[in-house]
Amino acid sequence: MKPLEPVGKVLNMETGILEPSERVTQRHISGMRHMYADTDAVSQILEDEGDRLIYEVHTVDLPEEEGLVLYGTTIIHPGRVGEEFHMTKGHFHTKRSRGEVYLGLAGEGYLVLQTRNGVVRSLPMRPGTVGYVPPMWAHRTVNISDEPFIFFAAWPGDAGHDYSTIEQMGFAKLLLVRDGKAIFVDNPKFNKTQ
Ligand code: M6P
Ligand code: ZN
Repeated sequence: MKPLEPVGKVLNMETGILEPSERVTQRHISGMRHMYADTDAVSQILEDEGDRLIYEVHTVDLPEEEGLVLYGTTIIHPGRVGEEFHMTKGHFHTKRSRGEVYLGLAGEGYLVLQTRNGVVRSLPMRPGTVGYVPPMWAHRTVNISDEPFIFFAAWPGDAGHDYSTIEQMGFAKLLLVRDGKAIFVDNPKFNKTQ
């Protein structure tokens, strides 16, 4: 491994922007079509307003190597798709033995975790909440507020992102708004056999 220089950055706790900024990934609704339960609502949004920005991820530009710690911020814009709140795609780590730490900065949401067998746990996240993702758990974040939900995360350099497993199985629980409240319901499209 090449020796790296120590680097300090400034994190704006209100906007989640890291300065100097490095890699920014934007996730739009078209790339998450099948992740939302209400696919008709997805089509309607695409027709009415175009390709809605759901969230963005600002990360350091470091190699994905063992021994390094990667970090970044995620900003999930407020909104819903049908009754479902805006959320991230969610992933397992390609190396399942790798964990992760989240720190809530602004807004309010949930960190939803799931094992390979479809066991689900959820942690409410607010500014100052430290959420721990143990190895083996897929993780997704959901914005349940009317403000951007912003958090910081740090994970091992060699963890990797496995999106396809969770894309095929889905999460066993959905977070919906009912009577103005966020509630968890069973996902009718959950596919445990992946
Ligand atoms: C957190 C970390 C990142 C991840 C991001 C968005 O910041 O877990 O590794 O990329 O959330 O989540 P996803 O990759 O599932 O879209
Ligand atoms: Zn992760």
